[in-house]
Amino acid sequence: MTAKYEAHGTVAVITLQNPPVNGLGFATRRDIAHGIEQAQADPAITAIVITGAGKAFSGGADIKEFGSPMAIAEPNLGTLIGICEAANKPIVAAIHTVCMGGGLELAMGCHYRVTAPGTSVALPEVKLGLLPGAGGTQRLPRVLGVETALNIIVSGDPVKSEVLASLPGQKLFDRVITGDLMEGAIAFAHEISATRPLPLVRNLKCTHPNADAYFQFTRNTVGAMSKNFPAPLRCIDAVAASTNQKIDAGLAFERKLFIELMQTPESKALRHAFFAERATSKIPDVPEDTAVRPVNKVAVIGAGTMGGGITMNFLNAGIPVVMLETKQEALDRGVATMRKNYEAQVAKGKLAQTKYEERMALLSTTLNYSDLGDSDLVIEAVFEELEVKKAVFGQLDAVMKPGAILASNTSTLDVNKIAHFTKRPQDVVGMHFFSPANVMKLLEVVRGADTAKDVLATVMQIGKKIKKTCVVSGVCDGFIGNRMIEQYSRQAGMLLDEGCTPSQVDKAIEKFGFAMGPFRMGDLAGNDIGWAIRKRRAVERPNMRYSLTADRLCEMGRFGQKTSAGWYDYKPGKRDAIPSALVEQMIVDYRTSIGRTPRKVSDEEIVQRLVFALVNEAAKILEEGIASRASDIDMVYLTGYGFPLHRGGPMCYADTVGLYNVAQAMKRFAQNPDDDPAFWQPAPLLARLVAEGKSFS
Ligand code: T1G
Repeated sequence: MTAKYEAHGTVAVITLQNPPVNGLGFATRRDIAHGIEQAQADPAITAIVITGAGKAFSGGADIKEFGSPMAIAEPNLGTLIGICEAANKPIVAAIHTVCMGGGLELAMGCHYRVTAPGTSVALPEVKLGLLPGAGGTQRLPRVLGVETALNIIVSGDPVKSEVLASLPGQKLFDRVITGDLMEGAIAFAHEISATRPLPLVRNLKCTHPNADAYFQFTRNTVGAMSKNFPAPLRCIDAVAASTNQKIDAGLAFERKLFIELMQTPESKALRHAFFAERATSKIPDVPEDTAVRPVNKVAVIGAGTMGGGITMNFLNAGIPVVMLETKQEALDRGVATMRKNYEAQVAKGKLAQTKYEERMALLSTTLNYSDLGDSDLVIEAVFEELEVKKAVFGQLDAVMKPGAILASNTSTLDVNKIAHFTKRPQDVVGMHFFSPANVMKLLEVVRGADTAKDVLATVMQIGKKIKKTCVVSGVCDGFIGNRMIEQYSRQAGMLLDEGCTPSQVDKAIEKFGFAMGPFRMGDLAGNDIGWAIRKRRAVERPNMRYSLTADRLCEMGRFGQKTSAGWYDYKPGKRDAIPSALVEQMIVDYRTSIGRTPRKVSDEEIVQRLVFALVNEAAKILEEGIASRASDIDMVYLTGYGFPLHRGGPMCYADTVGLYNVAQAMKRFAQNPDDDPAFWQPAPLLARLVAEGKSFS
């Protein structure tokens, strides 16, 4: 039973029991309906209370059911709410902890609502590319007023129940129960059991003094902020209907919009991302109840950009950090940079001065490895040279207490080699942060061949604590993200050789939705970083083809914004990318030198070659077991590389396009001698999925 029925004297209590969040799946909806019928049929029962067991009243409709017949199997949520409204005995919703989406809609179908304080109340459907589809856009304005309701629906953000209960004129909550919720709810049910007529939200008036002007204003502001997502504007249309249509017409209109949104690729992408984010924490061969090691103190080696950013993550989470450098001035510089970052947040009102001081009080610095011994986790963020890592890990091995976790922030070096610079390879792991480390959500947790399972479980937990999206990667060159971005960048270079300009490539992929195209990104990150890696690659993989324009650019000293010149020109102190005639001439000269006749390349081909290069390399990464699931690769790109959220990530996008069509495009690219035919052979996994008519998900 996913909804338990119990009679408490003359009050029937129906308790949702569908862990983890009492999702309103078919069985739960059915059992609630049965409970209401049972209470109606029992003459001894004078009132009904509905509540939720565990950590939620209800987290809403069961998103896992979406797309399956169960999602709309009767009684669907609308029908169930209709059963509540038609009941001839009062129904009291007793809500607590979490009351979201369909859960709040169910509560608004009840005659009364009582709440424990601190309950998170939300209609988060918009974050799934939807809108409340069971009356939320018609009932919430009736109990909270149009403007408060619209803010809640368009933002999708939770508001505490006691805040809503304190709004003048609100009719969402009849009582805030500070003591035992069930006792209070049952007492309240007794109080109102004989009150007639039974109050119905649907009968409340819903008006706005300047409806047209108000909705026009909200459409302008919301439209400007939600250009890639249709749902927010539909939310406004639905709420507007609550002010100018009768409730049943409004409900029908809302239902129509909901069903349309459910079919949109944007909603599918957002729902995919919702589950993808939660799936990343599951490591196939590491049980979820694996005991973790305590992490009460962290050491960071290196006070540079990465070391400082990494340190701030832990200070922000209230975890003390000892930061080590080789020279005092490097330490001073690192601490000064952190202070500057915090002070900027304080100046913008994003951080309280007291919080800033609390965080800095958790920081200590040292020049001596002997001061690190009592740290539970040490993260090395020093120069990207294996010899340097060897020296550092040799020292760490000598001073760190047994059981301490030794992590490297390396982005390209072999974590297995690093592990074997110590006598405790089982305690060594990669923690690859993305710059700026205190801002970017992605953390690649690199699992060495010897990394112990509890070390992995510990790092995944501490990563979540510092608010990172942790994705486990196996050991390979570039792990998941950088290994894929290398093919993306290679294609970008070859597109220049074939006739494109940097701004044409950037504009095409930015129109697709990327935050920044490859050339603007190179100028931001520094073109010299890629240059160093290509030099190393040229030794390791001499036969990999790529355009030499990026090397020519670096030979011209054009490293990007930091030199006020890169692929683009920059006015000193400004970040606006200005196309550079000099660079475009360099590209023309380079084409001539390799005997290449430029051709017109369409934006569509640009986008396909960049994105499908990611997909093909990702298929190999999946096949090799470097990533354990396709959705993890999507999370890497959504949280670390500016891949557009409304596309769901490279793998989700490939599924949306259809893997057959992706493979067909690759075949076309393989016929282009100026490209890299060998690279465009579909990865074996991709070819297999295409042959079987399957998708990555
Ligand atoms: N359906 C199914 N599973 C859900 C779920 C839901 N609504 N919400 C959470 N889960 C799963 C989640 O996948 C994870 O599973 C576990 O619960 C814990 O989640 C008609 C149609 C409720 C605030 O959008 O915001 O109602 O990974 O890690 O941090 O208008 O989950 O353990 O297997 O997030 O304590 C609208 C989405 C649905 C709420 C709890 N509701 N959920 O946070 O736990 S659409 C939402 C959340 C709708 C109607 C429409 C949060 C939470 P697993 P968690 P948490």
